[in-house]
Amino acid sequence: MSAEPRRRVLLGVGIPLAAFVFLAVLILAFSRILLAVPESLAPWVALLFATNILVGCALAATIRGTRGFAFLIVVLVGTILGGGIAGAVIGERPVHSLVEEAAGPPEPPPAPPAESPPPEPSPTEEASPGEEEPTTEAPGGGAVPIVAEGVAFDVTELSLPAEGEVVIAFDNRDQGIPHNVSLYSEAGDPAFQGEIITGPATIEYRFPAPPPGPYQFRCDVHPQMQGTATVG
Ligand SMILES: [Cu+2]
Repeated sequence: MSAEPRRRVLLGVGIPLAAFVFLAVLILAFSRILLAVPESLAPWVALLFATNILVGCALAATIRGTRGFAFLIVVLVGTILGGGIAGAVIGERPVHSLVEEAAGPPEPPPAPPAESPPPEPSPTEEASPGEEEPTTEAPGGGAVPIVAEGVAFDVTELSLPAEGEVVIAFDNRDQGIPHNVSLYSEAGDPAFQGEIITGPATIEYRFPAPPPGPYQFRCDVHPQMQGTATVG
């Protein structure tokens, strides 16, 4: 007679354990349903299921035999489990926490910076052959300005005085790049070679006016930076 005590032990442990798991699954499933439905609807869904359980249990108590009871349990449990799985698939609606609500509405996004970004400098138009080239002329015998920026001179033509002293105000705006301004005759002989300066830097070149005529000016570091200079 060892089978009977073992059966009693199994039932004594098994029934509460099964009931616990069963209820845990039902509660979990039901919580999925309540979290999936809209917030305003959740209390009504809960009330509906509570009524279901009450009516189901009342019917189970009145129906004779275990078949009706089993049927009701299957329908009830099936509904909750099915709804729970569906709710888990749909996912939770956003849940507002009481802490957030107590803290008040979220802060407005930071105002855009008062300073508007500086307007982009208009791209320097590339001088194409045939077009009129800008000419820099010494204003009233003063310094002739020339700027190097983006490994290019701002002018392609220079007009230099034929008498006295030539003054070229050179502005190298290229950060870390060395440039200079030199003057060559048509034969390629140097009439003047300016000191090479690394930008950003400025220098004033002063030299006696060379004989009148056409010259070429260029940067000795970057021979492609060149143009024509007219003395006279
Ligand atoms: Cu250069």
